[in-house]
Amino acid sequence: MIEYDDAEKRMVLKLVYYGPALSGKTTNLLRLHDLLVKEGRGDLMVLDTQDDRTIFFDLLPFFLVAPSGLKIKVKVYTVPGQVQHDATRKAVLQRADGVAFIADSRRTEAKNNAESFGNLERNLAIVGIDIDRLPLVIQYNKRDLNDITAEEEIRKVWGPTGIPMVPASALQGWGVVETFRTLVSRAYDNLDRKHAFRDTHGLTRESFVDRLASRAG
Ligand SMILES: Nc1nc2c(ncn2[C@@H]2O[C@H](COP(=O)(O)OP(=O)(O)OP(=O)(O)O)[C@@H](O)[C@H]2O)c(=O)[nH]1
Ligand SMILES: [Mg+2]
Repeated sequence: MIEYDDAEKRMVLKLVYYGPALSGKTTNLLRLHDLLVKEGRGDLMVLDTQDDRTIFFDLLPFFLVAPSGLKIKVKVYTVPGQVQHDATRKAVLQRADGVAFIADSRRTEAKNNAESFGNLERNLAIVGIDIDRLPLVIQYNKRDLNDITAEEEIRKVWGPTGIPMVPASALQGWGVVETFRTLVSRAYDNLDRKHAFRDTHGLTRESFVDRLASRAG
């Protein structure tokens, strides 16, 4: 549900990092802020934390102008993963144009991942977003730790869904940019279908992804 104002030639795109408590959503945003080129990127807002746990949300905004003059703002949010903050999660999820689900790779967290994904499905239904049409990417974070679920096992579970899966260690800074690029690329396809991004606005998928998510030199 892209906010689109044709007269003003403005568009706001909302991407959300979702997942169980402590899976590394905030860390992903911190890393994106460090790793991506500064051009077109706003300041990272990490809000209202309590012992480093998100209790409201974090936000990293990006700005770009298409060759047509269309101004595009991309807002990347994290939700608070702790179970009790469900109302906030729902509010952040409203009108989302894409979701990165950040799972915790540790075997002990499998149940929390599944519960959080179930929570995402329920909340998407509540806010009126069809999960089958939503650009979605799954990140298995914390691959640097021991006792993690094998990648083969993860692919067996997620492969049949067609949702792309990216292994990562946000702590070490790998898999993070790839997750974001995958999400942005999927979101582009939706935008292009609805707003003729390429034909009307002269914006190709490659340039959209590169302008939002190129690594700093
Ligand atoms: N070992 C390891 N630790 C990580 C990784 N990513 C995040 N962490 C750690 O996990 C803890 C939680 O990270 P956050 O990014 O705050 O998690 P969150 O998903 O935002 O948590 P909530 O805001 O409570 O939902 C922190 O201590 C991070 O340093 C990783 O890839 N590997
Ligand atoms: Mg957080």
